[in-house]
Amino acid sequence: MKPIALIVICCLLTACSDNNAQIKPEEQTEEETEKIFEEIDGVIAVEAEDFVTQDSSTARMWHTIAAGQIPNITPDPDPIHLLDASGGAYLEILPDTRATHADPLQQGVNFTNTPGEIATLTYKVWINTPGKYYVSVRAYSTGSEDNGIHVGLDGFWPESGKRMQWCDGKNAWTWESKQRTEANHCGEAWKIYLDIFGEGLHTIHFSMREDGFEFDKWFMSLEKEKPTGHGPAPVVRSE
Ligand SMILES: [Ca+2]
Ligand SMILES: [Ca+2]
Ligand SMILES: [Ca+2]
Repeated sequence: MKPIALIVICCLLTACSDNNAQIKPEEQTEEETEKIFEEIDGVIAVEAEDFVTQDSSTARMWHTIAAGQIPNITPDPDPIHLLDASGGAYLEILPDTRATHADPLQQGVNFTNTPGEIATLTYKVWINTPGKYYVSVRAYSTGSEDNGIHVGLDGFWPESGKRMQWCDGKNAWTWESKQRTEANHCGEAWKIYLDIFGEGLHTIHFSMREDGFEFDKWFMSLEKEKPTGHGPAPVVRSE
């Protein structure tokens, strides 16, 4: 196939995958997407690919990457990183048009400091122990423009959920819980948290800060602790 034909096909695939509708994870059944993950003893872990819905995904969209499920979205300058992904799958927000600091920054397209503006994921969780939960995320960063994300709760985006940032652990799946601040652009530890009031059903949200972000799993704890390896196994609430 000639290069020009490949480009046309890639563009068509990109256009076809962009829409504003709520997107359910690919290759998951209705029953699976309704999973509610449960907090036990002050901790909860959830695979990124187990989101319930995705909204505001016109400019950029989270795509599930798994064996036999590689999205054909360009540009995406770095390779896939399925090796050592927890659950055998992860999400990547594509296309990734800003891979280096020299690439054009398009506010509201390939970057946003406004949480909930682009590609908002929602997860259902059951909280037995309300309190202040420190949030960690397992991410794979290969550059300086693919290492930011926002986290929110029950439709709100508190200041303590903005600008999660990774500087250490490049080119490997890395758990981190740091907030980018004026004082430290690489992030300050334990400033990313959610205050959860009331036991029962809640929603946790993640949305894009930088395109090309690769998102494997998230974790919350009442303690200041980060998982190692794949982290704890998610617990699905039984009816
Ligand atoms: Ca990539
Ligand atoms: Ca990027
Ligand atoms: Ca995963």
